Amino acid sequence: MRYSEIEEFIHGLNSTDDITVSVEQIGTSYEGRNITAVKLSTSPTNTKAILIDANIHAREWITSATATWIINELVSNPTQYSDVLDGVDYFIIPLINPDGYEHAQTVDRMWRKTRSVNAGSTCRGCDPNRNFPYQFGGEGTSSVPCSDIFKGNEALSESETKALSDYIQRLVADETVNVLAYLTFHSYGQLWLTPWGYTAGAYPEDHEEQISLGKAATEALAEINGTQYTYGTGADVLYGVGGASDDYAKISGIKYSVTVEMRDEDEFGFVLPPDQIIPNAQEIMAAVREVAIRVRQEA
Ligand code: 0X9
Ligand code: ZN
Repeated sequence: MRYSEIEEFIHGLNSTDDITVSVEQIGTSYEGRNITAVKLSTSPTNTKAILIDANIHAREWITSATATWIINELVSNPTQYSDVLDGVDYFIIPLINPDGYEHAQTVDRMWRKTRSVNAGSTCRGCDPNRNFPYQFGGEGTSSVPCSDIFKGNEALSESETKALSDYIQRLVADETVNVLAYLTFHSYGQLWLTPWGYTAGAYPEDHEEQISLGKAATEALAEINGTQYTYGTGADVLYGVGGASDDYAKISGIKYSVTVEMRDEDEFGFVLPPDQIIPNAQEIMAAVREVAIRVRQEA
């Protein structure tokens, strides 16, 4: 779906007796597009919640397709997803980088970054997953505006990262909400990446719990279609990244923080064929179910 179709889909959602859908604009992109969050809740007494965002990297189209599929599935059949929905609210931002996404849809399929103008350069955008205010400018980042991993001139220089950061801070500060997990949807590589991601060999005090959830989620995922995921810290399994949203969510107080690198391993890469959208989404739903089960067990 294009940006406008995703917006139409979100704004066309309706609450029912079984599920309440709330749509909120949490920000505006550099080029003026809406950044939209969808809240799903099956009970007003819920406090526990899971936050999900998708498509922070413009070319990772499978991620917004999966986020919208999950929303549609839960809103259409809430009673069939009681293990996902009972006692847990969802805050889902299916398209956090709409400008980059539309550029990838229309001009450059391999576009990754935002689309902001960089003073003194003809190259646009910064890597939004290098732009968060934790370990900003650390490993795996660049100060060169033309680089695909340009961190931006300062943390939260981008309206898209500012919108997400403000949203995270608002949810964390809200005493009626207890966000226990943050999932940021990326592609590709079939990886379940836990904190810390800024440097190899660094582990939070609850590392074992992150890993046990990673094991449970990726095993449940593999049961659907046999797709194998690797789990471990972002920096140990992949590479160190400063200023990424996963570590920022963790340091902001969200217990479980995961970068999910979806299909595939390297056959089609970012240009995943459409016939893989639903199988990918179904196996990701199985992983989300495990996150919900874990979140329900937390104090
Ligand atoms: O480099 C990234 O931002 C992510 N990979 S991607 O191919 N989708 O661009 C991985 C980020 C993992 N998180 C950290 N290492 N902090
Ligand atoms: Zn990515």
